Amino acid sequence: MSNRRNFVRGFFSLTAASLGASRLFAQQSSTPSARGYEDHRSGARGGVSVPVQTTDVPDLPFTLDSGVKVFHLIAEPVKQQIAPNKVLALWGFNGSAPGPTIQVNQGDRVRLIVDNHLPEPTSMHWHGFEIPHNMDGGPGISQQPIKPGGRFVYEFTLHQAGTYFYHSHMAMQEMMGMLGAFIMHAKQPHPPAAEKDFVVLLQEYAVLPNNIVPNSMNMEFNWLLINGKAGPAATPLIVRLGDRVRIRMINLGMDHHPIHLHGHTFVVTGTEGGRIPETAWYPGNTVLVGVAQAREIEFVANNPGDWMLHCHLPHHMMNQMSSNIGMMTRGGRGAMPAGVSMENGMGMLTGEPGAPAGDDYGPSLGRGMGVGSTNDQPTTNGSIAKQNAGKNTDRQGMPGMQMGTESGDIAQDADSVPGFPQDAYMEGPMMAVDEMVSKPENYGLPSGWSGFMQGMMTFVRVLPPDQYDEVMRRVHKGEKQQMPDIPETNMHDMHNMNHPK
Ligand SMILES: [Cu+2]
Repeated sequence: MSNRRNFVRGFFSLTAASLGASRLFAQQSSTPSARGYEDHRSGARGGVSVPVQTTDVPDLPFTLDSGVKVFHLIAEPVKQQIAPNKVLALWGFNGSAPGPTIQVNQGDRVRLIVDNHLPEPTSMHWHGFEIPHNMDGGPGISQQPIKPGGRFVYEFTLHQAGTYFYHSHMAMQEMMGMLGAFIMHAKQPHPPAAEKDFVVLLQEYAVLPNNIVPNSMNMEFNWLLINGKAGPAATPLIVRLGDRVRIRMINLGMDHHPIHLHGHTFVVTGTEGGRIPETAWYPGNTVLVGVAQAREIEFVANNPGDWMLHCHLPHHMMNQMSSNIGMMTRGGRGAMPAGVSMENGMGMLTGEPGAPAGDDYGPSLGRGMGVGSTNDQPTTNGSIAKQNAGKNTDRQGMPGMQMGTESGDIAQDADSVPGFPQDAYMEGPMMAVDEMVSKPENYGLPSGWSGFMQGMMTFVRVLPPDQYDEVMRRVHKGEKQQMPDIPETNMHDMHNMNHPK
């Protein structure tokens, strides 16, 4: 506290915290914790930390045992619906990948019972926690891995505050979804108080077309997720005009993600190591969230609108971006192969007949989408483009898409322009699925919005009071999203996976 203003603010929040902080989470002990959007405005005004909201991910409830908060995590295969008609077979915790969010107060003593319902050993790491070595979860180092059907009980006292997370410390299991947020609320809430506090978990998967199990060896990611959902299925962050907003972003995967917010300038106020002193905050509208890092940003939502929040890597703003979408080349014959096999394409195994980058293969799109795959059939966007160029092609979209390309979308001479097509068949009205992802938090968005919100994308919706109240009314009414489910054949596979004979 370097000046009087901060001193006074700190004094009041300290007083309020001592009165209110224990109350905050005591309420959550017996019921499933607060989900969805609660209005914690009054709490924030009182100087107490508001609980974080992890859109699309539940909170983990706890019980109290002589003052120890007891959490129960089950590592298990899960079915995670990431988009309409797309359910992945992932590994996560308590039925969700990412796993449920844990919220505690600084100074709490916690007991974390971890059961392993996976078919192989696992170990739970508490990322960044300053705890005794034998609680660290380093498999084979600080403990023996937890065998299938086994249990390990972790217990420690938390003196830190900030955005932390838990994850399996088995590397390939991390790539199957085994991550969860672990938020330690500061004893003395950080001034200025935030009215909204969100957790955004960043993950990516490489999934073959018509497959449901990620290929954790593959590095061509085609599903980019925010809190376990791909845009447009990710639920927007709803804030009231004028709110101070904190967003805690956590990345555990294979790629870094430069997360960009439209319409606002934020300050970076925290990392995976906790709060940054105010003197070292720095402004931005894009923050790189590297692998195994967390970044906290804060801003005053003073600019009304539906503002995109997204990873700015272009390939991370797409869904299912792989060979089934087609090559960015023209002409059916001699088109680029869609990626060669894992053995050849990635060069991790024996290359036959030659080196993966050698002349034998020539250019290909990516590094193969699966072990044992042969070259996908060359296909092209060019022929589609030729069909459609200059025509009135209303309603020629794929089944389930709400619209086709609109007349006038494609220029008469499109097919003669080198580089065409780029986005013409990858985003836009023909990709819109507004109805399929309808939910209260999306109320009032412009028709066709969902065609442009793909991959690691969602909104921060900065709503004037009347619109905010209307969205909240719908949220509280319990209007639920009904995303179309997956075909029975896939369900059958997943059932067998979860119920081995
Ligand atoms: Cu990214």
